[in-house]
Amino acid sequence: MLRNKVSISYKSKQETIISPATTEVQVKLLAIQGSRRMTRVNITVDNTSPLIAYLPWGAWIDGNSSQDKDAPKYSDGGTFTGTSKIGASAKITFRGTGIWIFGAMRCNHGLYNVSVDGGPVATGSGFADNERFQVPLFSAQNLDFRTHDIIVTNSPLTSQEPFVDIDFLVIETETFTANAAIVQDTDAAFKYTPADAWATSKLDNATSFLHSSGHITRQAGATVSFGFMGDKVEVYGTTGPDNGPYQVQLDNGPVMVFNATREAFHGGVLLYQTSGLDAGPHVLRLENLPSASNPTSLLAIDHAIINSLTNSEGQQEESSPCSCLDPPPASSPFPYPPAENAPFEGHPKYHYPTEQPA
Ligand SMILES: [Ca+2]
Repeated sequence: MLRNKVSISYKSKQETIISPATTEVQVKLLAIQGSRRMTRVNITVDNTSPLIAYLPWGAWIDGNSSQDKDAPKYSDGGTFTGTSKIGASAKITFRGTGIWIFGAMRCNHGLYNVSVDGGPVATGSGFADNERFQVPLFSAQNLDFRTHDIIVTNSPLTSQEPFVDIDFLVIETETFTANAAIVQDTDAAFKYTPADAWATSKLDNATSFLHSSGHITRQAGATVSFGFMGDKVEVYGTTGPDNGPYQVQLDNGPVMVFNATREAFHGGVLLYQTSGLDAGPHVLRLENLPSASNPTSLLAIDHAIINSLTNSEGQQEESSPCSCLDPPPASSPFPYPPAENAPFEGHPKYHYPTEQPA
């Protein structure tokens, strides 16, 4: 149980590095040898991302303003995923050194358990008489830089406070460079196989894609291979009722399976992220994996963001044509200082919100 009573104030959200005004770029970089300095950067991930697996299916609902008048108070136009089922869980998979899980504290919200990488369980409370939105429900910093699994389990004590919800995540990860660049789905770096299994025109929800450009397949086993040079990559697409499972493999690494099925459609969703790679070249492969119950579920590719390497003078090598984004925001001071969180007893790396002051 929570024992500390500390008042917390947080900035609500980190700026995203995606800019709709950013033009399509094609980045070709050479591998660069030599030592580099890691920089910590934050990635904001909405509740709609398949990086969060909500289990069991049907226990979690997509919040919306027709069900909840306070829905607009959640991030990204009022998106959140909530449950009132005891034992329902959300498994978050990410590669990085820290994470903040944001949700709401409301009068019908109760206790939830959180475990990191199968470790000890911490218990937090989402209850608040004075409702607050976009607040951190849990955070963990100074983790080893690797892939982590965090499981949030709804554990209410009473039927009057059955809910927990997730609004968005902030992932802290590391990169050698701040040169983030968008690569559109139409770039030659994306190879779609078989080509005739992928559609690019008359897409449903076309305007939800960056510059209304996307690739969609409904064929089982259809793949897209994205070749890139760089130490950090993110791939964006869609989630929704027509989307389904897909698998991801970087180079010859382990295969990871995600599920993009959601109650409602969402665009600009993070489908995969990793960082801390060597200079490359790398190939990231995504494959559509429809289930037997929905054999024509789709996989949609919107764009990728890569962090490309620079030489010792800070100049990109062999980049033509290239139009890079502004560097990510300065990583220090971090926007969510751990000193303002209450440490979980015996686990100084993990933090969670406290009950409101009496
Ligand atoms: Ca949200």
